[in-house]
Amino acid sequence: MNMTHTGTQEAFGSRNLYAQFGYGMPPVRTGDMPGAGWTPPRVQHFPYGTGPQTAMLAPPARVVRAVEKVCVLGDSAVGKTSLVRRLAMDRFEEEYVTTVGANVLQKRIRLQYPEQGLQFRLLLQLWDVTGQKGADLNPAFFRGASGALVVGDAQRIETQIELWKWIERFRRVAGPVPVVLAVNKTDVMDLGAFDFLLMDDISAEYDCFYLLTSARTGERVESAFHMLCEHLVRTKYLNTFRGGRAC
Ligand SMILES: Nc1nc2c(ncn2[C@@H]2O[C@H](COP(=O)(O)OP(=O)(O)OP(=O)(O)O)[C@@H](O)[C@H]2O)c(=O)[nH]1
Ligand SMILES: [Mg+2]
Repeated sequence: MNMTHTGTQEAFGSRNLYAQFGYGMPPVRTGDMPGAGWTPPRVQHFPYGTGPQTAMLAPPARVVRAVEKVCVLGDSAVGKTSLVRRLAMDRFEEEYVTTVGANVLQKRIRLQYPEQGLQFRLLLQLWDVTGQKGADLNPAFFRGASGALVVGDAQRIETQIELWKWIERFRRVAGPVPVVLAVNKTDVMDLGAFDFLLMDDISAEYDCFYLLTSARTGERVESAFHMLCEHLVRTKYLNTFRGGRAC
C-alpha cells in the first residue's frame, strides 16, 4: 500500500505527526533535515471531544440532587443511635442512653453512575427511631421514607429473629421500599448467638441484603448506608432494582 501521499502527511510532514502525538521522533535521515526556507507546520486544533487526544474522555456527569428520608430500626440497644452517630459524626459512645421517640441527623452521600452519565448527590435524613415497641412507636416515623436500615445485635439472637417484624411494620407504612439489614456489634460477636441461615432466610424473603457491622470500630457502617442508597437510587430513579415485597 502506498502511504507516502496521504493528505495528512502532506499537511503536517511525517516528522511533525510523530512529535504532535507523542510517539517520539522517527529515525533521522540526513535527507529529512529541514533546510533553508523550511517553516514549521501549522498546529491543528480539534474542537472539544472530536480529536484523537480527547476521544476517550467520558462526557461530564449530570448532577441529580435529592433529599431522602431513611429510617434506622430495630430492637432496643442494638446500636441504632451508635450507627447513625458513627456515620454522621464519626464518633462512638460507650454509654447507653435510650432514644425517646426519634432523632434526625443528616448526611450527604454521592453516588456515581458513569453508564448513565449521572451523579446523585443525596442529602440523607436519618431517622433514628426508638426500639421500644409500645406507645412510643409512631407510624409517622416511617411515613414518606425511601428506605430503612434494620438492625439486629450480633450478641442477641432474639434481636435477629425480630428483624422481619421490623421490616413488616416499616413496609406496611412506607410501602415496598428498599431495606438493608445490619447485624451490629461484630467487635464482640458471639458466634453461638448468630444464625447465618436465619439471616439468609430473612434476606431472601424480603429481597434485601445483610451486612455485619460495628459502630464501635466503624467496620462496614458506611458500606451499609451506601448499599441502601444504591438500592434506593436504582429503584426510585433508575428503575433497575427489583424492590422489596409489600407486606
Ligand atoms: N461493642 C459494641 N457496642 C456497641 C456497638 N454499637 C452500640 N454499642 C453499645 O450498645 C449500647 C446501645 O447502643 P445504642 O446505639 O444506644 O442503641 P439503640 O439501638 O439506639 O437503642 P434504643 O435507642 O434504646 O432503641 C450502647 O452502650 C453502645 O455503646 C458496637 O458496634 N459494638
Ligand atoms: Mg437509640
